[in-house]
Amino acid sequence: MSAPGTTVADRATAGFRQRYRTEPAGRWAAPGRVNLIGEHTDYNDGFVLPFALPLRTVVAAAPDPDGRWTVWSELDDEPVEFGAAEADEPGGVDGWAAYVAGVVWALRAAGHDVPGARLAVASDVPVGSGLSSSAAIESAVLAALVDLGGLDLPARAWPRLAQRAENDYVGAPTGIMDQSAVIRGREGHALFLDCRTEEVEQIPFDLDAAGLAVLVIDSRAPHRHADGEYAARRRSCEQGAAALGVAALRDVDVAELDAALARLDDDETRRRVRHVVTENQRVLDTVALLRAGRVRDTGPLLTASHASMRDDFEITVPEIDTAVEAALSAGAYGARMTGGGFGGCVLALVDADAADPVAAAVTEAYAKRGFTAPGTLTVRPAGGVTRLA
Ligand code: GAF
Repeated sequence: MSAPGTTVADRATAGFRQRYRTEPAGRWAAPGRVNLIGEHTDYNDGFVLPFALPLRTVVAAAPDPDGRWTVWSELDDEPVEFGAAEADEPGGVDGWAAYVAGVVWALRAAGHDVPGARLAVASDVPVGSGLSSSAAIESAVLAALVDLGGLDLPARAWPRLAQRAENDYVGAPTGIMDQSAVIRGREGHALFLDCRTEEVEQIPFDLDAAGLAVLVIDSRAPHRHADGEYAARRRSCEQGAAALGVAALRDVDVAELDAALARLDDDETRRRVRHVVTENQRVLDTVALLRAGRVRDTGPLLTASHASMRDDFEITVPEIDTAVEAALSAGAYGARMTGGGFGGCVLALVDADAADPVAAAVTEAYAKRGFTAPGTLTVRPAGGVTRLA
């Protein structure tokens, strides 16, 4: 569809011109993300350590004189148009455009005078791979509307607002991690986020200096019941916290974990709680190692996180476990699933010159098991949402 060498920003601009027969007022870009460690901890008021990816979603936009919203995406030839009535009613717009309408809804619900707009969306963030294509489109649209309308909304408030779009308009009960990574990510750094206070520390994560690479493996596993299972995990965590008499599982001290688990009367809740409490500690331990410049040594923590997701939280699938095992057998320092689970991507920490052989080993293990070939790419931490020149 696009000419070779065309960038995602070019595609958004070309789509805008073709659709609206005029020039966009600006272009806003937001990245996807991977999470280095800290899975299903965000909605437990815990800790996460994601970073923004060099893959981006770009929105070209201009004000709409009629005060309506029209959005076109390169993934869907038909533009979607809506007005205030549909935007003000969660469910009034569905499909991918709900992420756009959700942002309009969240801004209006917060009392902002949101300008009507024409938007064209192009993206290099693969949809459905667990790399936060939804947070990317929400955040790029949010940046565009804030700029076009001159809205008074400090950047610190953006992640919560984008999360509300997803929780309350789209109806996905996700936490604050993805929007935070996509909005607050910084090149060369992982984002250490306390999901209770929303305080962040930018942790230097210079893979090149360490001679390392992060290999991202797209499992190509179909998302099996991902939405229902995510909500079920969230409920289990809330039940566990209630049974332990704490506001959130963040409040369970890892040193007191055995005693806490002994107070729970069903094994499934016990395992869910154990994952969250130990995972929070693994984030803290990973941050401590990174602060000390010991990037390689984080490998075993990544692998332990995977085992916990597989055995205690039960959110992995055979393709994902195969990718992790094959990467480790081929010499990765650590490997784990990243994101919500039931498919999506695995990340592996490898020597820079081992990225290709590890990718080949995973591909071979997949072929042996008859799985659809995985996608692989190496990534570095990139910057968060921005207006393009
Ligand atoms: C998804 C959610 F959107 C995040 O909020 C987070 O809970 C993650 O799954 C699991 O860590 O990406």
